[in-house]
Amino acid sequence: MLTLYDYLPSQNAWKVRLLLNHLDIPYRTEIVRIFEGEGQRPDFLAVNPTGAVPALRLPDGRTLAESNAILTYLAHGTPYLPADPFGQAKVQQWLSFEQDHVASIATLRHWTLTGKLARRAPALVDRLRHVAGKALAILDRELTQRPFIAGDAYTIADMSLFAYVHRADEAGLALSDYPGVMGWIGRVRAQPGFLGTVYPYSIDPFSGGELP
Ligand SMILES: N[C@@H](CCC(=O)N[C@@H](CS)C(=O)NCC(=O)O)C(=O)O
Repeated sequence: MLTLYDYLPSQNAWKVRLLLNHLDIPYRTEIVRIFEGEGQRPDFLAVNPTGAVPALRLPDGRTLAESNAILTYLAHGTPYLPADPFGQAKVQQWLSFEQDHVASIATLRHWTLTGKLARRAPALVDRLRHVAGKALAILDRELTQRPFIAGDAYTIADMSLFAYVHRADEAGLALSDYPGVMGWIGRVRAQPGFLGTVYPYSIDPFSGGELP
């Protein structure tokens, strides 16, 4: 059976939970208490050298980290990843966009919800807000032209982007300013096997501390 190394408030881990739910694949969960330093333990660093979740252990013992790499692996041969090379590369284009641009929303949301924002340099916060706003504007423009980000079909690129984009209000960004994104959020939520559960940071009393 697959093992998912998880931290419940992590939306990067939620992406993987979402795909596993769509595919109805059974798995066991191993919680990594990242704010208590468990990600830096040698046994976990052997699973993911960066110490971050999510990570996946296959039944044969091999391990894989990075949410988008895990999505790509699990989606092979399913309707969530095109079979043709161009379609796959188009999905990869948006997975890269997610890591390069949408991570700003993840960081702002984390800082906002855990009370760290006021401790951060205003110039850094402004820079992240600029990057996040630009990312939402790009997605808005694209998603008014087609139903899903990589084309007509719902793919892992949508799952990956959705994880933090649909929580952008919690990062201080008004989603109502982006009607194209709002319409897409509705289409993603309507997918069979959609997973609505999102865990708040407040379930972890240590989440107000800094990561080691
Ligand atoms: N690029 C990575 C980012 C993973 C990430 O930042 N995970 C956070 C939780 S959302 C984490 O585990 N942070 C702990 C750390 O970096 O030590 C991915 O997409 O999987």
